[in-house]
Order: sequence, then C-alpha cells, then structure tokens
Amino acid sequence: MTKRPKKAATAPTETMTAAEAVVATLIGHGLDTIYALPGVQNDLLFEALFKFSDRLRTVHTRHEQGAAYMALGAALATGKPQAFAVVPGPGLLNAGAALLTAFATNAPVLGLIGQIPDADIGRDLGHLHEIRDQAGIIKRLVGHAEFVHKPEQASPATARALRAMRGGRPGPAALQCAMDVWGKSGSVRLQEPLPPPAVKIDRDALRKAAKLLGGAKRPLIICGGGAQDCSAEVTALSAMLQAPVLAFRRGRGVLDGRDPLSVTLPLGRDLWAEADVVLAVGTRLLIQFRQWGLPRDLKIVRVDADPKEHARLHKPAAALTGDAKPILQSLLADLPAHNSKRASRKAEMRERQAVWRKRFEKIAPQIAYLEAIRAELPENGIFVEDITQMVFAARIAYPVYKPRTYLSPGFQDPLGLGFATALGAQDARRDVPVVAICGDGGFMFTATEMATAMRHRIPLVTVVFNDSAYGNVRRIQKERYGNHLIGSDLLNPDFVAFGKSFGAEAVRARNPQDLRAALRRAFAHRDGPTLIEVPVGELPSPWEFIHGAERVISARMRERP
Ligand SMILES: Cc1ncc(C[n+]2csc(CCOP(=O)(O)OP(=O)(O)O)c2C)c(N)n1
Ligand SMILES: [Mg+2]
Repeated sequence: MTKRPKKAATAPTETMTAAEAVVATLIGHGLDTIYALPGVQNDLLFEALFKFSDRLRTVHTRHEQGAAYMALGAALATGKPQAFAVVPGPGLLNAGAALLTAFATNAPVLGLIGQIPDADIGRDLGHLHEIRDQAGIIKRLVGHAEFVHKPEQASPATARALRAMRGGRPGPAALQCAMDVWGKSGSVRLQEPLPPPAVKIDRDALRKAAKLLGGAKRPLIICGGGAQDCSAEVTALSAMLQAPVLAFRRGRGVLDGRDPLSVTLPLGRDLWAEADVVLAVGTRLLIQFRQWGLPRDLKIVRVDADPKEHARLHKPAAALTGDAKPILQSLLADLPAHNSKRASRKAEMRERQAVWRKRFEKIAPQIAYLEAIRAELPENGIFVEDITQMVFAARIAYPVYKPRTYLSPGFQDPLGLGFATALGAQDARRDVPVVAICGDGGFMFTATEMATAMRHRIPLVTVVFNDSAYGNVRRIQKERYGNHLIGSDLLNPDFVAFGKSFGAEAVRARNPQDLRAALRRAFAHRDGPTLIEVPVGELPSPWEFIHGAERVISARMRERP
C-alpha cells in the first residue's frame, strides 16, 4: 500500500531546469556526492552540478566503470542511496558491470544516464553515442527506470526512483534524460522523500515461525546481504536459540566473527545437514539447495524483502515478507513463549571450528596474509573484495566483526570491481580505514582510478597480491586441464613505480610480517591512497572448502529442489 505524500502539495514552485530539479531532489533526499564522468549529452546536467556544488560534491573518475563502482561501494558501505552520472551508449555500457553487480547485491545505486536529442530517440540516425533501445537495455539492468521528458517530471521521477531503490527489495534504479531536456526550464515543485511502501507482517507466518524455531532441537540461522542491518536482532536470536549463524559473502559480520556461534561455509555445510529448522534471513540459499541438497524433514523459515524469493527453489514452512529488521524484532518478542530450554552450544562450536581451522592449514599462505590484515585493520575497518585467490580464502577464514565491514559482490563476482568499489566505500566512509584486496589481474581493470584517488585525496589502502597470472584460472588449467596454460599469464607494470608515478604512497611487502608493518603505516596515512604490492607464488586451492560438492555429507541429502 502506498500512501499519498501529504507534504509535497505545500512545497513552493520554482523555475528550474530539469537537471537542476534532479540535483536539488537528490540533495533533498540526503545525497551529498555524485560519481560522474562528463560528456556533451550531460553538459547541462553538469551545469546543474556546478550550480549546486556547495551541497553536492562531484567526484569525477577516469572511466565510467569507476564512477558506477564507486557509487556501488559507497552504497554497500553506508546502506544509503548513492548516484552516478554517465553519457549514453558507451558510457552506459561501461557502467554496465557495476549496475549488474548493484542488482545482484540489492544496492541502492541511481544511474543518471544521458540521451541523444529527444526528438530523434529511436530513429537510428547515428547521433553521437546513440544506442538502439537504450531504455530496453536499462530496463533489463535495474529494477526501476524512468525517462524524464519535461522539467516538471524531473523531481517526482527522482523521488520515485529513490523510493524504489529502498522499498521492497532494494536495488539500482536509473533515470534517462535527453541532452536537450536537461536544460529546459519549467515550473518545478521539488518532491520530498516519498514514504516507503508499508508492508504488514504476516502474523500467522510469524506465529508458525516462532513455534518452529522455539521447538527446534538444532536450529541454524543463515544470513545473506538482506540481514546487514539486523545485527542486534540476529545476535539476540542466535543467543536465544543457541543457533549457529552461517554467512558466506554478503552476510558476514552480522554476527560478530569472534562469537563461537559465527560460522562460515565448511562448518556451515555440516550444520545444514544436521539442522531441523533453518531461519534464512535475506539470502537466496542457492548454495544450500543446489550444491548441498535439501535434508529430509528440514523446515525452513524464510525472511525476505522480495516475496518472489521465498519459493523460487523450495516452498518454506513459513515465509515472512518485508524488511528483515521489524520482522526479526517481532520474532524476538514472540519466541520466548515457545522457546525450549537450551544448553549453550558455544563449547561444541569452538571445538568444531578448531577442527576446520586445522584443515585450513592446507591454505596456510592465504591464512597468514589474512591474519596480517585482520591484525591491523581496526574492528570497524572495511575489507573490500576483488575476485582473487586471497578473497576466496577470506570468505571462509577472515573473521568479520561488524556489519557492513566486509563488502562482497556476492554471486556476480565481477573481476576488477575491487579497487573502484573500495574507493567509493572509502570516499563515503572517510571516518574508517578501508582496504581493497585485489589480485594483479583484477587491480588492472580499474587501476587508472589511482588518478581519482589522488585527485580527490581518498585514503584507500589497496593490497595487490601479484602472482603475474590470472592465478585462479591458471591453477584450474594446471590441475584440471592437464597443464594446458592458455590466456592466464600476465605481464604487469612495476606496481610500486606505478603508484608512485601518481604521487601515491606505494611499497612492496614480501611476507605477512612486512604486510602488517606496511598496513600499519598505510592506515595512519589519511591524506591520500596507498598501494601495497605483495609478490606471491602459486597459491593452494581453497575450493574444496567452498564447494565441497563432491562430499556426501549424509544420506538425508539426496533431494535437490
Ligand atoms: C568480469 C570477469 N571476467 C572474468 C572472470 C573470471 N575470473 C575469475 S578469477 C580470475 C583471475 C583473477 O586474477 P587475479 O586478479 O590476478 O587474482 P588471482 O586469481 O591471481 O589471485 C578470472 C579471470 C570474472 N570472475 N569476472
Ligand atoms: Mg593474479
């Protein structure tokens, strides 16, 4: 149910351009930065950005993927809407991987996308940056898209996009505006933030969920990205139920990694096989259903913002739709009436974690570096993933202490997002240290944004683990394809010289002790970026701990929804 905004009717009208109306509306919604790269179709948008530059910063990048990834990183680090602006055609496509990743991670990212002259859209005349059916392409990438044809539409369209980005299942949105419409003036009434759609909690499902969980002998909680704002609730539920909390990538840090009930994939897989009731919060459960299989008699309680998510793979015993926070609060209130008396599982979980830690000795080189990072990054410091062997190990072995301090692209895994995404996170959270963990392959995707980091004095620390290879691919070619090495060796610049050539701090660390010392110095340097290159050799595979698909856990695991 959407309520009509009451206040909007009282706002005065002003003569403004469409672009000014969009920018003023962003400011009215609390945005203070836009990540952007200019071009002729957006000249009049940039005129508006110039006019409002005392209230909205424009951070310009060296490639559109940098701008869009920065908005993504800022959104993931803050949980708040962020915006980027790009020209049409190539500008939009350059931003495509970041939009795709924003969709995959339900990140509230707004793209302002330019267009050719209004009258010629769809006529295939060959205008600069023209692309066939840009609206259709955008519609496939984001959840909510609008076209601004007149200045009067600009502010309400912006407000609707911002509401769609946060209401229901959050995610990216886009506004298109033709190059001649940005500058058109009209009588504009600025739209205040629209109330989010109200969702009623299903009381019957809630009662059923409380009964199931309260009576469970071996409950398990699984968190995805949708649980990031429910740390207090998940922590309380875990304690009340003595339920371990499993997270893989986007749910890390919801329960403090120092709590013995906080578990990652390998132990989580065993717990899934033993569980009688699972509470799944804001997670797709794809790995569980597709790789692990559905244990017989397992009852699942699902909490998800998207009603379509509940039964995609398997109908849950209880399905609760809406923002996880109020739902979990209601569950916490109802649960004590149904909850069994429970003994602590902390000692058991400590022992079982220790068994897995011993097995992780197989990936000791990665663990030693991850321990060095954890030892130096403050507990609220943010770790940002690129797609590298070090990160595959981090997903199971790097302890995360707080929500929104481990930024992962989730299932999309787009190589090369790390550096620019981390720049956005660090730009939006200047108050905490941020570290990007990249391989040499991924870092080079957006390495040019080192110029952006210097230009805007963003104090990001980037660690590049350099094995002169797409190492993960190379290992797979070696181990599974008879050493048929093809397209996986890399020629790199001297990364230290590269960083220094921009004026950045840049050092080489040759072992975990060196890395600790380098990180300590880097986190103290807040006036600009630091690049740390760590040369590494071939690294052992962590995949058996992540997939383990071959391992049959129990006879109950035959069924696959
Ligand atoms: C956009 C995209 N292209 C290709 C891949 C496939 N891929 C996954 S990891 C990887 C190699 C990464 O190399 P590097 O960044 O050096 O990290 P390393 O594996 O060496 O640790 C590649 C090519 C991907 N995940 N995303
Ligand atoms: Mg590499």
